[in-house]
Amino acid sequence: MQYIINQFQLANAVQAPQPIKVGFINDSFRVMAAEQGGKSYFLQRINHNIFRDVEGLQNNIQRVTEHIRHLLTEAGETDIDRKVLQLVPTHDGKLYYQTPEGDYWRVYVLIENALSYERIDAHSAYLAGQAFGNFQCQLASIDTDTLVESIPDFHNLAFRIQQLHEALANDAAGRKAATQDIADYLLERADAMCIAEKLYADGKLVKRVNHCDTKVNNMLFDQDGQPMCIVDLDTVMPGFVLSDFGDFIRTAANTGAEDDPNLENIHVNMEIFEAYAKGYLSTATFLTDLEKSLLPYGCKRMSFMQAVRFYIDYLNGDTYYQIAYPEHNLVRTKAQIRLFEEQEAVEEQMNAIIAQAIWLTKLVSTNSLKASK
Ligand code: GN1
Ligand code: MG
Repeated sequence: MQYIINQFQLANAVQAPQPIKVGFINDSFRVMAAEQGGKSYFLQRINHNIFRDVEGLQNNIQRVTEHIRHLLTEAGETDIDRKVLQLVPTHDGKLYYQTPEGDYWRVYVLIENALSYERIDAHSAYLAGQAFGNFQCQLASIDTDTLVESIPDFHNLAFRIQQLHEALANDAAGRKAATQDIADYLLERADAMCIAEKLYADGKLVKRVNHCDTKVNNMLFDQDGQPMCIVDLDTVMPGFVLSDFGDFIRTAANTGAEDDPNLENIHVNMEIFEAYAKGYLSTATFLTDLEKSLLPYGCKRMSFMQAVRFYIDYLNGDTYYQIAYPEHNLVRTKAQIRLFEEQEAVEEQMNAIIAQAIWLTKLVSTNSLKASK
């Protein structure tokens, strides 16, 4: 392990890498400075069965982080190293190191004294909404053609449905028969849930550069509770902004856990939804009226897509997501379906909150226009 970290241009001596649990895809390690005051690092083995184009993936991250760094510098921000991730190159200037065995590794500078949460309160949700809105504004000035899809068709629901059909046909783990009710449930709703894909095909909905994994725990907060940095940039690529909005709500406004075995725990926390929506709409100034009106659908879409993805992995015999116990992907599927149902039940309320938030944003911008005259 020491031999791997030594391939990178580190500023100082470091201690042995310590494994930490971050996400379900890559393997992560914290690498602390050998002496106080030195730089510490975040080392990851990239799951290249999932990210097949590691070069493209790393170039995306470099492109996005450099762009944000530039915007922050222009805006006169301070403490920029804590506000945007920084990749560390290898001694020969590459953004990753490939071992002779074919594993891919990368290193970021570790952002210290940062906090991430599985749950947040309404006040932090408002701030997080503003921060994600700002993040998308920053990404808006990146030409979509300069980024690759680090996982092709990643948030394409029509493609995920096709994968579901394939997984059912193959029934690789022999789990189909016992879960036929889940397959039926998802397939019955599949067409109606592909609204975004249809609107895109009709030229009505655009794709923008998105994060594509806006789980609540992918935002770092500072010690004073202010959002500081958005992390996990593996999936930054062109997509529908509704997905980014929806994924935050899927994770932050669920009163239960993503894999809650007790479905009774799962409800939509409307206070969090409202706070996040208001924060987000106050900064995501580029949204079209269509995009705004589709935000509640974006929430349902992400819970539904996540249910489909977990169920596919269950059918395939758990080849994609890391699991903690044999039926984990089935438990996750059921929990996401319940969340989807809970979101359907409050859809009208979500629509009303979005309409009110839009009205508020307009009021604030009219008032500030008057004040500046
Ligand atoms: C995966 O590994 P992590 O937690 O960053 C997945 C997301 C899912 C999420 C479900 C590349 O993200 O798409 O929403 O699990 N990432 C990839 O919690 O598939
Ligand atoms: Mg991720």
